[in-house]
Amino acid sequence: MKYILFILLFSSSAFSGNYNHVLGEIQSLTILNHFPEKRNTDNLILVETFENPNLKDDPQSGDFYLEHAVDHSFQLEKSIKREGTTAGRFEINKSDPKIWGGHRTEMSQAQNTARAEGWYGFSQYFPASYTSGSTGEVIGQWHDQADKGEHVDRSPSNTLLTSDGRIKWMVRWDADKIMDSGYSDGLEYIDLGAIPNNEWIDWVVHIKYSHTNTGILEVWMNGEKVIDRQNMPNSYNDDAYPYFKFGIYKWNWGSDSSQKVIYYDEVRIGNENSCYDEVKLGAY
Ligand SMILES: [Ca+2]
Ligand SMILES: [Ca+2]
Ligand SMILES: [Ca+2]
Repeated sequence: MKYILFILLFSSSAFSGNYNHVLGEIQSLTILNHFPEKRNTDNLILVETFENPNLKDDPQSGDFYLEHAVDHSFQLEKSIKREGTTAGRFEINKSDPKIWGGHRTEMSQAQNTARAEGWYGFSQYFPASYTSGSTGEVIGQWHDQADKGEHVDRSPSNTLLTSDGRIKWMVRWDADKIMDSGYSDGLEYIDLGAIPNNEWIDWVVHIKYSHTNTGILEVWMNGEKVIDRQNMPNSYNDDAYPYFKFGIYKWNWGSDSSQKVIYYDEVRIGNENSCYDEVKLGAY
């Protein structure tokens, strides 16, 4: 219940106020960095560049809502960043208290800002200490919003995960309006290569959600298109659309390292009118 209240409390006020603050920062950064032209940002819904120092003491002061157990779960990082002066450092330990059945430190899009189609840009960095064994971790998810009377513990329809030293995309879909179990009609894993330690990955994701053959899923990794699923189902049959979460979530620990740290920077969400250039890193 505390969690639900929390979302309600922050869903209206934090969103609009802080976005203006971020925009103000961005405008001054633009002048400082002498970008040749100001790019269009009209279709961006949420932005987190981790340049706001208030995030240090109040991780809820940005455009996203942090779900974390302890203070070390989220920190501002100066030495490892993609753009500007700081990035977000996300940490979970096997000994941390659990949240909602697992270890997590994740920033979440407000559920009421989820749209039928979206563009998502974010940069992600795995330090040398990051290893992944057979149990795996969720490092990005497009979390579904179940209909009334439906299982709420379904796996996300689109998930970015690490396991066995690899990065993988998992897409699930189902045609039933009310799914009678957590199992989906379809499931596809797409291997995206070995986890690259000590370097940034710049992601751009475009999803037009559909449980029928009208779905679009496009994913670019460092500018290279690695997933192109056109006119295929890619989500569940729900009234509300999925919302994006980034960070790290681990539901079970194996014998690999007892601590996981990931850094994020340059996070942007655009609406259905947005595009690659609007959400990619350094887009100001
Ligand atoms: Ca930054
Ligand atoms: Ca089904
Ligand atoms: Ca449903």
